[in-house]
Amino acid sequence: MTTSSPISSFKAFEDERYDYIFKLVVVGDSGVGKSSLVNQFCHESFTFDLKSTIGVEFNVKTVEVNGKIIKSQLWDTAGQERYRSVAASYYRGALGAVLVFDVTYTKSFLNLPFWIDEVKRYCADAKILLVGNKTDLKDLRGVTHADAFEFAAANNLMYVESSAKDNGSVGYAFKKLLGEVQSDRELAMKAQQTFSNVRTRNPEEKKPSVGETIKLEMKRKEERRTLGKLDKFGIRRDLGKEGRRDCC
Ligand SMILES: Nc1nc2c(ncn2[C@@H]2O[C@H](COP(=O)(O)OP(=O)(O)O)[C@@H](O)[C@H]2O)c(=O)[nH]1
Ligand SMILES: [Mg+2]
Repeated sequence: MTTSSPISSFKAFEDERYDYIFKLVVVGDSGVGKSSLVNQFCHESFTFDLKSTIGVEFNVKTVEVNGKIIKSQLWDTAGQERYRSVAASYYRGALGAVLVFDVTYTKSFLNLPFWIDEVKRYCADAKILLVGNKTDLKDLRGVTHADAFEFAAANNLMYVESSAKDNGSVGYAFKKLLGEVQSDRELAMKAQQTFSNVRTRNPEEKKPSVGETIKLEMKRKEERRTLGKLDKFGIRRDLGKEGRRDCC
């Protein structure tokens, strides 16, 4: 029987192949099930006796999303949420946030605006997935699906309900967020590429932020969609001369 030494397991970790590595933070009031969700996603287990840890818990899970291997680093606050605010360093570099509330505990739902502000303040470009947890406790439910869904839509958040206990939709929730982060990244990389091509013509121009590049790429996509293809004279092929573009 062979036992793996710490060095060989470190090597195995190093050898792991992945297309992307994304940092996600898990936020929300204390007791809503953040650690339980992370535990279910990463280790497929659940216990009512999960120890509340001190500091920050750091978990890694590699999954396949849209044909790409994504390694996710999950940062789980441990105990600090009692003080409502989590250190800025916790959010640094996060591309996505899993914002959890407990469907049986209305206060954790009412506190969501605080957490949204916090995520937006420290990682403005992060995608946010709202998770209503503990759906197994049907009779104790205090927040309806309709109310949570409406809140999510009003705040431009994705919404998923889950049960860390029954493993209901846990993998789906994390993969949904990772998929959104991935398409954002791919859009941003494409836009950065377009920008650097343009920049060779105008080297003075300031490099845009990731958020700006995403917006730019989305605007270009929309323009391409509405304008259709222009020929070399700036005329839409499907409109003939009517489609001539006002150009310099
Ligand atoms: N019934 C039920 N209990 C849950 C669920 N998720 C977490 N819990 C329990 O809720 C308590 C708080 O969970 P924990 O993960 O420590 O919450 P955290 O403080 O947000 O990290 C623990 O007793 C968990 O066992 C769930 O989906 N269903
Ligand atoms: Mg916890």
